[in-house]
Amino acid sequence: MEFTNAYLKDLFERVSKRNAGEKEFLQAVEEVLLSLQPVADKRQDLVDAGVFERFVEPERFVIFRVPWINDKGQLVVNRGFRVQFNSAIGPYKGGIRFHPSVNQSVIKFLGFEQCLKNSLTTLPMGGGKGGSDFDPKGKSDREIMAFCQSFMTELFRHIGADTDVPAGDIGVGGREIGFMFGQYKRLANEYTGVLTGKGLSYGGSLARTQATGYGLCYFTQEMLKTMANTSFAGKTVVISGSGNVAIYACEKAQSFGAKVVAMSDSNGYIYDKDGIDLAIVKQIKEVERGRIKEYADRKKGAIYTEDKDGSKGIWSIKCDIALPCATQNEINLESAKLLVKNGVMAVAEGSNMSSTNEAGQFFVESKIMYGPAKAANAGGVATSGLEMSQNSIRLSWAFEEVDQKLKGIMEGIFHKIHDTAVEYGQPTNLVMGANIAGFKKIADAMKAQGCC
Ligand code: NDP
Ligand code: 2IT
Repeated sequence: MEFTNAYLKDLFERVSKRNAGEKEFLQAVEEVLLSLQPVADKRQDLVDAGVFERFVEPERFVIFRVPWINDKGQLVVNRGFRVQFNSAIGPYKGGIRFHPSVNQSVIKFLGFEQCLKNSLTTLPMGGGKGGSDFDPKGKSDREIMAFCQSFMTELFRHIGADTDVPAGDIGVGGREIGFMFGQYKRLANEYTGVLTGKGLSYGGSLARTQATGYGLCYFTQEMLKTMANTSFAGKTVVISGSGNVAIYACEKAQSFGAKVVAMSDSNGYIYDKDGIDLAIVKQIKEVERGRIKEYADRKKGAIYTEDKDGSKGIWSIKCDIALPCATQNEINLESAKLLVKNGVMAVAEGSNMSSTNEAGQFFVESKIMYGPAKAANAGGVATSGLEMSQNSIRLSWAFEEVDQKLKGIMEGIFHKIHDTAVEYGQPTNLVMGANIAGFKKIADAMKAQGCC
């Protein structure tokens, strides 16, 4: 796909110069601006109000030093980030990622995507994202706590329940949210819903743990029903990753009658022709914080294949439905071609920006059902929005109530982006549908609020 709109072409050139070297951020911006061309063609009012210009520039970006003491008594310095990307439709909202690959570009691409995703949920949330190049792997609980407390000691002055509400992402789960919440409370001397993904005893929402994976499957089920009059039942599914999103995607896909045959981590993947026994995966990953390799030692007939190349090999396994749930750019063009050649009918993204732009474009051109991340994985942040609602009214809803709301939101997102794709004359292009539908609400709010 190429730029045909001269204004957006020029804007992307300027964004590329201003953010030189930030390849993930530029990848995300390029994909979105290419999709928004029909909007720019029609809506000169948005061009005149500088909405596109402002939309690609974060409102604020904080970078800070995070010093902490390890178990050997040594001082270690990491780098912390928080991007507050856009607050046109609500307080900044988005997760925190702890992974050695985190840098300015990664945080900005995640924050940019988050704005559109949060808009699609229909809830009042702007977009933000944060993180650090801290690697939680192999650290003791005390080291994790020391790091989280130091990270929050700077971050607390930039966030707040009506300002910016962080949550989890890669490397940040219930344990880390607990340590960060405790430190925020201590520094700010207030007990507010400043973070989501909290424990149930201190303001968390039921179903938040399951929300991204369950939501991904609710979205996919609706896509299969509407676009191909089929469902998960009897389908073979491959899921990359074995973290929070992957585990609950597997649980829901299995409950819908699918057979999940593969999962992975950054060292390799397991193939289990009889179908994954999720209890074993949960024990290894959630309880022991171990490696997926151990599954093959515990389950007869399962095979482990080492794959240091970001688990690309998993996409060579034949499947009907692929659910990438590990990290960005985990599906390149070569993997996309292999999936399509092997007969995949649907790809729905649990991880953010799972596919390279070339791979995503290939899925669109192949006319398979392709649910882009900002729509398909919005269930996590949507349920974070429901956690914020519960905190505001100081009540907790039952699991079923939250789960039903989540299901309704995900089905609504599918129909919104599908209807938008139809309206713009490309009924199978859900990438375009998601980008345009997410953007329109933010753009109208930005225009109404004037030059800010
Ligand atoms: P977790 O930390 O729980 O799990 C991450 C999984 O992905 C692990 O299996 C990990 O393997 C694997 N992984 C991470 N980085 C890489 C890499 N560079 N190469 C290969 N594998 C990798 O994170 P989540 O499950 O929460 O997040 C997974 C994805 O879903 C991310 O893209 C995240 O942004 C996205 N997401 C998460 C939401 C949430 O609510 N948690 C909401 C929406 C999207 P290993 O253990 O070896 O590192
Ligand atoms: O990418 C995401 O949407 C998340 N990591 C969840 C963000 C949130 O605020 O719940």
